[in-house]
Amino acid sequence: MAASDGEMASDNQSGAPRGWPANEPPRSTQDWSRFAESDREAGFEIGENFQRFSQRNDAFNRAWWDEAVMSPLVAAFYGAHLDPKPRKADGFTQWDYALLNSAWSVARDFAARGRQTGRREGFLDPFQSFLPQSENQVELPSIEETTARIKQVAKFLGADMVGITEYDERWVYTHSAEIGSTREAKPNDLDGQFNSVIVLAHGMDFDLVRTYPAALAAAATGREYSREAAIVSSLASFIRALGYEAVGSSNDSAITIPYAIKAGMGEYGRNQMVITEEFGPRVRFSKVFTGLQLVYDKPKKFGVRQFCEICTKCADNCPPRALPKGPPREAGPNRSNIVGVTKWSADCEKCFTYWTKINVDCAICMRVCPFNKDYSKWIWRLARRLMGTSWRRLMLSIDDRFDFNRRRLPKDWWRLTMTDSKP
Ligand code: B12
Ligand code: SF4
Ligand code: SF4
Repeated sequence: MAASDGEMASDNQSGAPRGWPANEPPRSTQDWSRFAESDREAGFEIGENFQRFSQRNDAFNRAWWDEAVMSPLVAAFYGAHLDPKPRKADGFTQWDYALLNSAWSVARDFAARGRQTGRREGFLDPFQSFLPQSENQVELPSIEETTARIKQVAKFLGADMVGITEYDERWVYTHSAEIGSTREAKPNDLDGQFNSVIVLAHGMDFDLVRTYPAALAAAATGREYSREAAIVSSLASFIRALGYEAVGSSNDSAITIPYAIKAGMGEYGRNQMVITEEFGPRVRFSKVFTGLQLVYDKPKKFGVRQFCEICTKCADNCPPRALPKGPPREAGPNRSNIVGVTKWSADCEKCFTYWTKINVDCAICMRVCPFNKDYSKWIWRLARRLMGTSWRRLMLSIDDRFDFNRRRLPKDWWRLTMTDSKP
């Protein structure tokens, strides 16, 4: 075990206040200058003092071992799927929790299947494949055709969007975390000779997201985790059946957002999310690490950065005020932020503590974002275009004036079909 793991453990036992920055040192000393050009294209600002991130320091894991995030409410939050405690409040009834827990059930089954061996697939460890990698490597057509076929298969298996970027070790967690009650650091299980990262996007249900925060709304998140697990494992199995290395991953193994941006999914927003043209921020990502050589996508820009510079809706509407209102900065508020990247960073201690208070996850910052619209409608496609031009201030004031993304009552979601079927 690395010395720094021991340091973290004793830090925990002493109960001493924990400073920032406190990330693990990089495991690899390789030269990252080969990414300079694509970083510039993607708008990444990475300083000399960059350090890779240990997953043990994210707010979910700190809730198990760090008093700054721990509280008696944490156990109730994590146990809510087994003991949901429904109540009369709209959005928190037995119907709502039933939908929430059923939507999460496939992801939870995947996460539970490795428990005996200390693995939590999709969250702390990558997905294991039941299919062996074929010993016969298929003869590949041109790199362009191979890429097109992989994308076609990803869509066939259920991905809403797919993009590809170069494997970049900077975003791979230095360490994962043990399942145990102090979440000790353990070696990251992601192992292989990777060349490419295939990023898959999974659009979230528009009507359900409009009801955030509520147990009902959180079903929109759960459904995508379940879909991610199934789709990404299937795509990894497909590549392995061709005789090439492939590992499916959801929240585990690496920070997803930088890969998604470089894979052309969209732009980074103040609300800490990749904002896509297709779904706005209302989208989740999974990824496959593979040995295949593929054609890489280019980052896509459509004016999100400039819009976020004049908008603070996500920050204004965040109940615990966890989101930044100022310009991007290099230092984040605490040890749950990566060191050495200039960007908008959230105070995730505040965010997660709020979740434990409401006993369910939140995504108000996703719901209220003016980019969160139903782009199957031409009017919103037009609005999105204008938001990327010098009309952005007008578009923001129209959005404010009509409050398009105000919360919908959860009980109205249950009536949607009845309303839709009326003549
Ligand atoms: C842990 C985690 C959280 C935790 C804690 C985060 C933390 N810092 O400790 C909390 C509880 C805050 C959380 C909340 C939410 N999350 Co979250 N989260 C993650 C997770 C699993 C790990 C991210 C991580 O390692 N953060 C630790 C460090 C790196 O944080 P950081 O320095 O502050 O960096 C953040 C961003 O600045 C960005 N980032 C990191 N490095 C770089 C580098 C560059 C160059 C750039 C531009 C950005 C960037 O990614 C980090 C996201 O936390 C990711 C999945 C994954 N593996 O990436 C999902 C993920 C980021 N979450 C997601 C979502 C949607 C949410 C929520 C809306 C909840 C929900 N109901 O869905 C809220 C939004 C809160 C917010 N505004 O930040 C999505 C984002 C999808 C998108 N459209 O971009 C992800 C990718 C999960 C997924 N399966 O799609 N999350
Ligand atoms: S998820 Fe909720 S608490 Fe967290 S940053 Fe977004 S609005 Fe704030
Ligand atoms: S709410 Fe406004 S500031 Fe926040 S991400 Fe959306 S556009 Fe950017």
